[in-house]
Amino acid sequence: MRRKLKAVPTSLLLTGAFWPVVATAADEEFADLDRNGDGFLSVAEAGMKSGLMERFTQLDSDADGQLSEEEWKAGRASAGDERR
Ligand SMILES: [Ca+2]
Repeated sequence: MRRKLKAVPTSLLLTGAFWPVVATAADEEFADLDRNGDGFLSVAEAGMKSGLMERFTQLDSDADGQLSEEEWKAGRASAGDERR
């Protein structure tokens, strides 16, 4: 018996329509950047994402030298770089 592994069109994969967890992409990216898992992005951690360092002090609204997940998400929303 043969399985139909090609049931998902490539076009769906490319547009992201296939992935059911698109809404949590921001959370996953934050977790990926937060290498030591302390729930905050340090300057070093932020430096791993291009464009983030330039806005670091702007996003760090409480000026504690690190980005909380809330600050990170607020920055993403204001930058309008949510992929749709
Ligand atoms: Ca961290």
